[in-house]
Amino acid sequence: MSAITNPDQLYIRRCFTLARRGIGHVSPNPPVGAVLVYQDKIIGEGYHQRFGGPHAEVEAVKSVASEHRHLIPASILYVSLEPCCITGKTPPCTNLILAEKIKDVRISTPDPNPLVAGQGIEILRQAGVQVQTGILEEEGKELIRMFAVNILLNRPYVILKWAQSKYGYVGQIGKRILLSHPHTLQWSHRLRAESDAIMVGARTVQTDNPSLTTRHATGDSPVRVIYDPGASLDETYLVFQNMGQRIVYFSATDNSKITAPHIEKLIFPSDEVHVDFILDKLNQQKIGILLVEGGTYLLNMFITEEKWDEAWVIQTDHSLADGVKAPNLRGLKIDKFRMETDTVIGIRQNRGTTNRT
Ligand code: AOF
Ligand code: ZN
Repeated sequence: MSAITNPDQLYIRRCFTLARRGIGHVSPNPPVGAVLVYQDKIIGEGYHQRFGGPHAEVEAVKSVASEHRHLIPASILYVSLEPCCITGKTPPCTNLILAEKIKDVRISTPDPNPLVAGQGIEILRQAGVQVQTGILEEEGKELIRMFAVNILLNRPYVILKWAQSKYGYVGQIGKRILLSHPHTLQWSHRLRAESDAIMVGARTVQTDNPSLTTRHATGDSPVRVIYDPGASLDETYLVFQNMGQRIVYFSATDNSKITAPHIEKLIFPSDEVHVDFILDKLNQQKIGILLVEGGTYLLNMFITEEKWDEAWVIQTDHSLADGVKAPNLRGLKIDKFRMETDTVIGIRQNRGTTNRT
């Protein structure tokens, strides 16, 4: 992390910290944090806590103690995202800012939502509010990268994840092989908890019989999505167990073995690319973040269609030297860390951003 060089950055960083508390609960909305600062003292702070709930600015204003409320018009409002100017599930934050007579608003990044996109800033400026934007903008954009994909590409943000052996194999057909270290399992369950849905293919269901829960991390278990083009699975597998979360099942023909009412069955139209159909349907269901866990066939489908945004490869020291080859992925290396005997590598889709390694 770079050194803090001025108070604006300090307060915007506080906004980021607050915003992160919403991750796992706000998607497909962006995580957003806000602080109200009066003469270098924070008098209020808040964040967008859940999808459909009040925005960060509302929470920040609400948090101000009654004896400090009269200070609000003389305070600076810091927000990690441009305040909205639209009536969505909640009223426009620009109205709140004007009603509270706040005259100084400092922002990290504009809202990529085309319905806002600079217009929130413009409305405030027109009303005489001083607005500064671009404070730690790269970090601000990074925080809302999933939302940006959702709103601009009309599809979930796709995260691929797999573990591979020392020699680049993910497993053997029909045989369950555990490659990663148990501590890495905890890390990957956190990744699940921060996703809205998690997807696997039929062969993975048959081989591993995963339950796709987040039992090794706190947080909500995601929606389970199963890709079974050949309509080969039956309901006895753990992924189909009714544990309160939605289950979405994709196949090319109707599967008469799947009849439970808690499983939503969707059939591919013959002329549609499977990945596009899947992403379209999940987008309609407000799935903002989709974690694709395998197998290789499914992962490669997303890679071939270039419909992925981020990937996490768990490079283990397992000596498996034959079987199913791991996908081959090109992108920007954004992270690399060691967990016991595993090395976890983070990769981003190369969309012309700067941090090439
Ligand atoms: C903000 N502060 O904390 C968030 C914003 O349906 P709604 O009312 O929740 O509005 C969703 C839109 O508001 C979302 O698409 C994005 O443009 C913006 N999110 N804006 O001022 C916040 N979460
Ligand atoms: Zn808002």
